[in-house]
Amino acid sequence: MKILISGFEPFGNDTYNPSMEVLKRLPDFWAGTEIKKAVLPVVRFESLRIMEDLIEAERPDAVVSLGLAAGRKGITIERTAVNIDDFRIKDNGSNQPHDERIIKDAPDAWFTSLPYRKLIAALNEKGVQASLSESAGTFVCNHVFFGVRNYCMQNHPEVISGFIHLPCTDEMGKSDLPEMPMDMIVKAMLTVIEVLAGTQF
Ligand code: PCA
Repeated sequence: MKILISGFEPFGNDTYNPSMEVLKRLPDFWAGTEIKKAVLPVVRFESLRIMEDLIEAERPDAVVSLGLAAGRKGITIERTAVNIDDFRIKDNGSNQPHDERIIKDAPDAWFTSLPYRKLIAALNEKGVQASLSESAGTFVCNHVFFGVRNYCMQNHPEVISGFIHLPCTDEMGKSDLPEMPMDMIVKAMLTVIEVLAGTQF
């Protein structure tokens, strides 16, 4: 089995993004699974194009995209991706669309195909705070979540994909916001891989 995991570069006023940092700490093989990692620019369409190219090049069985959701407590697994770009701030390519469909003729929304109940249970069992989130927002994380799910459904329906938001880590110096140690985020991602590796598709 092969899993493609993506993270994002820092964006906004931040110089650190735990979703990029955790990739550096993950092995290339875990639980009998090959792990491919991709760091994405926080730029609409460009990020998505990189993912589509990687899906074609690597033909993974599962795609898990990670991003930072500063302010959230614990790890959140996203249920729904919406076909809207409505950016609160500029992305790293200076784009700030409002109320624009990401893909013109695509459905309004897609659900994750990750086994989120299993993932949350396994994470909680390991002492990692994790819960289901009902909105990935309308910025670049949702853009990649939606675009990848839509691409897989149209081209490789057997590939499961979804999005996981990470909280701040203490390296970010945002002690007013909930934080999780990077070691715990690494442990969480290894657990996610174990669950996916043990899931029959
Ligand atoms: N978080 C942003 C985009 C990149 C990231 O790590 C988001 O939640 O949309």
